[in-house]
Order: sequence, then structure tokens, then C-alpha cells
Amino acid sequence: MKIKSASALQVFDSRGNPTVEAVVELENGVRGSGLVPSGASTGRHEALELRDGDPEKFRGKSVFRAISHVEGEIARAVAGRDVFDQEGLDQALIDLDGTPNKSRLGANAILAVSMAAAQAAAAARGQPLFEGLGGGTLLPLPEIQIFGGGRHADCRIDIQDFMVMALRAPSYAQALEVTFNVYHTAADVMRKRGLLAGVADEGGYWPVFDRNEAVFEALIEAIEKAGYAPGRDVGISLDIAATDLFREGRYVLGLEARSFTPAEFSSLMVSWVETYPIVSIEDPMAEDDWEGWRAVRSAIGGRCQLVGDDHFTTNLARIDRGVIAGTANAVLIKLNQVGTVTETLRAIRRTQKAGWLPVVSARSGETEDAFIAHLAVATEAGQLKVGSFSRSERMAKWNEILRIERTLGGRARYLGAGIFERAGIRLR
Ligand code: 2PG
Ligand code: MG
Repeated sequence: MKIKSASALQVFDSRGNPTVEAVVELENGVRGSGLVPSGASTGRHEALELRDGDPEKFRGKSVFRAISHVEGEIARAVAGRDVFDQEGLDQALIDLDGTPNKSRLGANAILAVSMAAAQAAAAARGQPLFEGLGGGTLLPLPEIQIFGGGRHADCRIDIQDFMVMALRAPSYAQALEVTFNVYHTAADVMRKRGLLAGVADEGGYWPVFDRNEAVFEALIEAIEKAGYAPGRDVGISLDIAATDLFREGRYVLGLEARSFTPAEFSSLMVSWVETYPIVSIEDPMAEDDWEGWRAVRSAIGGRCQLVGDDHFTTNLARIDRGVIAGTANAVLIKLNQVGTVTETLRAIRRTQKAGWLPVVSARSGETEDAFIAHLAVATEAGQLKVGSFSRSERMAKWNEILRIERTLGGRARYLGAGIFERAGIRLR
């Protein structure tokens, strides 16, 4: 089925910042759309998000140039192409851009069209998107944020995400029930302490604490008060987003006015895993601290998931280098870090082939588009990270998995934390 046209408009993300929505229309009138999310704690090696940079317009954040690229060069390049050939389409967009990081046309322009084409292709076949993207049937283990910090909460606490994973729930729906209970109990705990102060960018509570360790204590209290055993029923998952803490060769925890050498910081990560019921840590070390990453993995890689986000930026070359160097055992997958659907699918497959775990992820600036829910199921990634359990841009994804679960009926599969075994991770 041939593509008739591609167009785009400026819409707004969950932080109220401009972003790109593209629409691809096929010759038979079927349409698909794609909305691009946006990060705040971005990695240096990500594809480029093109913003206009004119302080007079939307504080420099408008995306009209990206939109004009979609409606001009990109529209001309995709018109007449077969929408079922996603690889060919994405390659044409990569070639058209001609830069290693999509900085000419903008990864936001390219990705919006790539996603819209995938949506249109599925719609043209009368399929749900997850079938069009690969047809997997494995529902993901949800990773849900309880406390938000770092750049998503004005750095009130240093660590960016304090999340939970329901380790023993037998289905996706039951995993959501467990996380629902912990999320709302955490609000009770914070209210009682007089510390409830709204939610951070991804819907997690925004606490005021004076030590990072105090957050663990509050989280453990919430898990217990919700009726679960920490570490057995519910595990803690962290995104340290350590690139944001790394300054002039040292890791800085501003909350405690302490700074660490890379060796000291990796020891701190290991000691946290020894002290608290932590089952997963994302970006424990800064993006290019390959040595630090290796140290963490050799100490705890057998019992804790170690996820590279800024470290890999969904980039095949970086994932390959990490696999060879043994720096992690999981890869965070974000479409807009790399900029096309095809490259994202390749990154997932490469991760799985290495015996590592892909974790499909939203961004801190999200939209109502639930593409990643389909991507997680289609590729049998096994894990999905969307932020917290509030705000509609987050719930759109959790709810979409519930719909997919229903669509799949008896074909739906769920491994929960059993997915960790694929990477040889044995939780204690
Ligand atoms: C991350 C993401 C999502 P951002 O660091 O994993 O939590 O944040 O989109 O700001 O990079
Ligand atoms: Mg991260």
C-alpha cells in the first residue's frame, strides 16, 4: 500500500512543551499518526531533537523547523513508498538526513513520520499495532515510579527514579494492582510525615528528604504498609541517572553535600544493593564511565538488573561495545534516542541476542501516544517503564497494555520478574 502524504503539526507534551505530531496518509485514505516524546535527563549520544532556539518563540522550544522538514523534504521522500516496507522507509529517512545523529532534519521530525507510518501500516492491515510491529504475545513487567527526583523534580533529591516492580504477581493486571497499592500507600506514608508535596514530572511523589537513604526507608515502609514483603513480593528499582551527578570527574550527591570518586561511587551502588531490596539499577554510573560500569557489573551483575540508558542511548554501536566490555545486562529502549522504528527494533533484537534484557521506556516529557505499549508486547521485551501510576500520559500506556491483554485473551503470556532469568540474574 502506497503512502500518499506526510504532514505534521506542533502539539504539546506532558510538560507543556512543543513537540511534533506527524500524520501519514495512505492512498486508500487510511491514516496513522505519531507523537514524539522528549527527555530532560538526556544522554550525550542521543539523536538530535531539533528545536527552533528562538527565544521569542515558545522560549526557544518550538519545533516549526522540524515540522517544515516533515512537510517538505520528508513528505517528498516518502510519497509513493510502500508503507509495509518500514525498513526501507526508515533507511530512506536516514539517508535523506545524512548525519550520524539526525541533526539535519531532526530526530523528532524523522521519528514522528516513522511511527506514523507504522501505525498506518497496521491500520491498513486491520491489525493492532503490536501485531504490525512483530506480533509478540508477552506482556511486560511494569516498572512504576513511586518517588521522582533529579532533573524531573528540581533536584530535590539526587536520585531520579525510585520505582517498584511486583515480583510475584502472576499476571500483568495483578502486577498493576500491587503497584497501585504501593503507590497510594506511599502517599499515605508521606502525608503522615507531612512530606506530601505533589508529583514530579512522571507522576511520582516529589519528596523533601535530607538523605537519599531516607527515601529507601519511606519506600520500604510503603511496601510493608501495603501488605507486601520488600524484596520478595515487591522489589525496588532505581534510575540513578548518574550522568547528571557527574561533575569534573566526581559523582556529587547534592542532598548530602558529598562527592565521590568513580570507584567510591560504584562501591556505594554495590552497598545499596547489599542493604536494600533493590532488583534493578539504571545508569548507576555516568554515560561514558565504562570502567565504573564494569566494576558495578562485576560486583552485582549476577543478582541485580543493570540497565544502560544514557550509557547506550538505544544505539547499536554502543550496545555492542557494552556487550563486549561487559558493562551492563539490560538496555533501556527509547525510540527518540535513536530516531526511527527500525533502529529501535534492531536495538531490541541485538540486546536480546546478547542475552540481555531490553526495557522499553517512556520519556519524562510524554504524550498521549501509546506506541511504546505496543512496542513492548510486539518485541516481547518483557519490561516496560513509563514513570508513575498517575497522569494520563503515563496511564495511557498502562491502560493500553490492559487492552492488549484483553485482545490477546488466552494467547497473552506473562513472565513478570521471571524475565530476569533470561539474563542469568538471580534475585536474592
Ligand atoms: C530516564 C527518562 C525516563 P528522561 O532517564 O530514564 O525516566 O528520563 O526522559 O528525562 O531522559
Ligand atoms: Mg534513565
